[in-house]
Amino acid sequence: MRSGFVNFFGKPNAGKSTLLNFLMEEKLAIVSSKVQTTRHRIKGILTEEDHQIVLSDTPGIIDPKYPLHKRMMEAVRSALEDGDLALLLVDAHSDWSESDRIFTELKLKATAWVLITKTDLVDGVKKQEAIQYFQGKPYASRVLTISTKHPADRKKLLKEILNVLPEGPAYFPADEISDAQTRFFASELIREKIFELTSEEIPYHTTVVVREFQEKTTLVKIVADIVVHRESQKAILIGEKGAMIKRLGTEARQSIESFLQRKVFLELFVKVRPKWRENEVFLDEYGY
Ligand SMILES: Nc1nc2c(ncn2[C@@H]2O[C@H](COP(=O)(O)OP(=O)(O)OP(=O)(O)O)[C@@H](O)[C@H]2O)c(=O)[nH]1
Ligand SMILES: [Mg+2]
Repeated sequence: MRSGFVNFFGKPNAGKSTLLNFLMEEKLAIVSSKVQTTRHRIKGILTEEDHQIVLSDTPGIIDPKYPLHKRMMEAVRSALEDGDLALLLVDAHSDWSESDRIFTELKLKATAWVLITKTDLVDGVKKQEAIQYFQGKPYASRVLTISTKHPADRKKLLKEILNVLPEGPAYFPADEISDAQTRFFASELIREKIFELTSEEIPYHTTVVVREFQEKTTLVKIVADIVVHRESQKAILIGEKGAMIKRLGTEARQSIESFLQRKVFLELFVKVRPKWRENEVFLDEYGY
């Protein structure tokens, strides 16, 4: 069979996580309109009779400003080292030159293609301009385009990928769709809601730690801590008479239920851990 690793790279917001979900036809990675949503390397395993493609979403590439950022860039680095194919994602309606600079500096071992994303947001002229801009760049042998709003683009891209993957045995059992644990996805879905419902620095000062994950006969019980830097952020997350934490809890529970296809009981606590993003011990404890 054909099997191999395909790793995604790009600026924050390039559409990497959306692409993972689109190709997997499953919501594995959280998505938001804000930058720096993804903090881990998230693998999606696509297995068919005659092939297995291991897709890796990675954090958006940035210049690290604090230790959490450094860990995020380590996740990017691990993906730079092991792929059969690298997809370098560029948002069609973004500033291409910054992506160009980032891709030039990547030390890639694998074959790389530029993938122009979100083509539904631009007209044909702009799309052609983007293709021409990246054509012939030393870091990429091809330029492809995709819109996750166009279902037909999925098969097209998968076909192109399969053409270049080597023959070899599967890396993972056929029924595994990711290497991450279910509790990781639960914490991510809670974090996704925080990205959606809060603004300014709050999503960036927040992490979520699942403390309890118990599969009972009728439901799954999940207890999670939302960790923030400051008391003022805790107050915002709890909200007036607990309105925010209630809404967050309800909406996060619904997304976890649709992911697990099971009824969920979700309990959330907000904790203050000053400067956890700068603290290596906390970063270890929180799974970074
Ligand atoms: N219209 C349109 N929007 C898209 C498409 N792909 C992604 N988006 C939107 O672009 C935004 C960013 O998408 P993500 O998938 O979170 O981007 P990312 O590269 O994973 O970002 P980071 O995790 O921050 O590095 C979200 O609002 C998505 O809904 C697309 O094909 N078409
Ligand atoms: Mg992402």
